[in-house]
Amino acid sequence: MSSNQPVGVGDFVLLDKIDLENFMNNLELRFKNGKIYTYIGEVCVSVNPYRTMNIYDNTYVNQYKGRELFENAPHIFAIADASHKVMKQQGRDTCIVISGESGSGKTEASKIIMKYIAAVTNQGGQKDIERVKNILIQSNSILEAFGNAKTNRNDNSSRFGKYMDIHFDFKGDPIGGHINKYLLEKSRVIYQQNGERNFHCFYQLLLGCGDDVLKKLHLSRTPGDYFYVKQGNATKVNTINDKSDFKDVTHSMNTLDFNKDEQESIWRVVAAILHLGNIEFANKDDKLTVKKGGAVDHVANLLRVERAELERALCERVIAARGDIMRKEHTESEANYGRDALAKAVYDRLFGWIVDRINSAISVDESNYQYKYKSSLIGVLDIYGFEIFDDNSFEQFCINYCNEKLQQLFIELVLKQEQEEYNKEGIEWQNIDYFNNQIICDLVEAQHTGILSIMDDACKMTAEKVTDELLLENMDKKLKGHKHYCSRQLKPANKQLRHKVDFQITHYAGDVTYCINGFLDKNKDTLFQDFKRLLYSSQDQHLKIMWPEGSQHISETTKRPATAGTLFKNSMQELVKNLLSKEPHYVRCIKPNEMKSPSAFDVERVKHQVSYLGLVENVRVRRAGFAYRQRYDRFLKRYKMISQFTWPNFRSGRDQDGIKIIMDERGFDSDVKYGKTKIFIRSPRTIFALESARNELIPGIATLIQKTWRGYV
Ligand code: AOV
Ligand code: MG
Repeated sequence: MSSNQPVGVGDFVLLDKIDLENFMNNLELRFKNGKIYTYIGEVCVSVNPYRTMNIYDNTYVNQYKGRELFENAPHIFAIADASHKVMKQQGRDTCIVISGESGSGKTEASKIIMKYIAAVTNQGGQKDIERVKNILIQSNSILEAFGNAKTNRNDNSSRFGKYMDIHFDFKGDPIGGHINKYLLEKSRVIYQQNGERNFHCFYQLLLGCGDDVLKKLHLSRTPGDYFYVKQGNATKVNTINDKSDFKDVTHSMNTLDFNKDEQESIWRVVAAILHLGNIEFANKDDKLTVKKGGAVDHVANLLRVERAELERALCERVIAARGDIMRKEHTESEANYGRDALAKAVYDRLFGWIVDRINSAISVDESNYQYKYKSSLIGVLDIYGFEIFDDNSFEQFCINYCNEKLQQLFIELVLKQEQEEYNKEGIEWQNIDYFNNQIICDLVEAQHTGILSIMDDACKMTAEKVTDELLLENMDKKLKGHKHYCSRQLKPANKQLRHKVDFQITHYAGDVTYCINGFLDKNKDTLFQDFKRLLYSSQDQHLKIMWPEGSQHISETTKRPATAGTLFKNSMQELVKNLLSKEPHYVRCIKPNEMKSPSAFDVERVKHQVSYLGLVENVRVRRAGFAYRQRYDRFLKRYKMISQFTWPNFRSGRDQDGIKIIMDERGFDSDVKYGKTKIFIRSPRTIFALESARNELIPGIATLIQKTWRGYV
């Protein structure tokens, strides 16, 4: 089928009857005909095509540039353009919120949006703006190398949340940006489930760097030689070329002016983590030592720290008790725990440092005269999608909570905005039922009674007393009877709760069983002080500045730092506040099947997503009886030729009066409501009838009109 022919309806509000079945039929019909985008009003629903689509080149860019949503077939470009237009014309900050479950296409969508913005800006070809555009785009490959990994849901799964502001000058050209990152899933550094990988960068380094570099880093080409990257038994991924990705990352680092020294530091730290994972401990004559082998030498050498100091920090810790400073030897399991905590922390700081480094490369140059007249910004949010694995831990708990927050935002804003529009226009409005997930957000984040709070209370207890099991008991006590929470203790008959350490949350997007083991440690997120001091002592200046707290003396009492859960909760609340302050645009991504197939449309899986995303309710709310709305001036301009009273110009009253004449004449009056500035039309048929009346009158340009309106039918 030609790409210009209408398939199904391009906007779900134009469906004759709005229910799940019709929604699904339309979505499937469009997907099967290569139409991956469909609107719900101004929301763009996107189905992952799992194949390269030829719909993003310059021809398409030009087709969408500066146009209104309804003028073209649905496309994510139109959303990017709308966001840019509002920002530029009205000087308002806008944001594009991309949501959907893992593998539904959020990260790809965010990249397409950035490329579109880059393509439609800087018509003057200014060098510094070109540089900013380049950095915005190239930063992706660096962030993905260090922040993405193969999971069982997605070969290139984002393991951190990303919110990127792009700042524009008064002409609408990008002059800089800023990236906020949210909780990196650092547990992946030390452990991967079967079928999964560590972060891409580890494999890129092993397979992509030159022989000389490999030798300097004391590495082999075989990922299977390193415990930290081989546990998932999936070091090779068909869809990924680590070798060429390494080249791309290096190229991007060069574009962002990461100097040679910085790049060397980054890869040395990555290599050190690989070696760290191979360190083992032995108990000899009742003394814990590092087992023989080169790993510890390599780690010390690569991190530029004293070998003896490293070994000591791995095997014992210094403790300050009532003014006395003592050394305490680790047990073997403490030593293993310490080593892994070190690997995770070093990687996490490295990632943070890389993000900071990118931010400094794209920060707005305030000293530049013309930037003083900077206009507004567009924020693009691309987070980790809702996910369920065989084993779900603290990280999934945080990721899924993040998705709950975004769903909540969507519900609030989409409903609120619609309601506001009807109120503002003086149109009667009928409430639509939908599931409000606030109850699940509360279950996680409520003060005193939420899971995060219960967890923090447990973390405050003395270490010896508290265990994950005890935490679960406390949760059971406080959450008993909650509709969205259960545990094996509370519901022994629930087959999904296989172990006594399992609990389940009924999320907006489905039931997820979490295993409580490790929650306390991950929430406390402590790293022995000794490691911090060790890293601060590094001769590598980049590594050193990642560990400022290492300068503290052991006797200095440190305040208990905020827990990982609380920090995450605060960052989510900040994020929501930030998004609320901007005009939102939405892309709702859908995963068509579990096999990454470009043709399969798994009706049940898609139906589930459509349901939990609340898309049918979204259509209902959007329509609330009105399929179409338009400003009076625009509407009259379009249809004035179909009545002799308004053609060629209506001069005897307000635009609204002219429109009333047209609608009465055609017998559509009962289908229409007149708001303060807009006309609201109930049935799509009225629009079709108006369109064909228009077409009949101007046969010469009928084809042109059809073309213009093809997005609408
Ligand atoms: P996600 O960001 O939503 O998952 P991605 O954007 O990484 O999902 O998409 C997963 C894969 O689907 C990509 O690697 C592509 O192969 C394919 N894909 C997605 N969108 C498109 C598109 N528009 N055109 C072609 N292929 C596409 V996650 O980060 O796991 O929640 O955390
Ligand atoms: Mg992603």
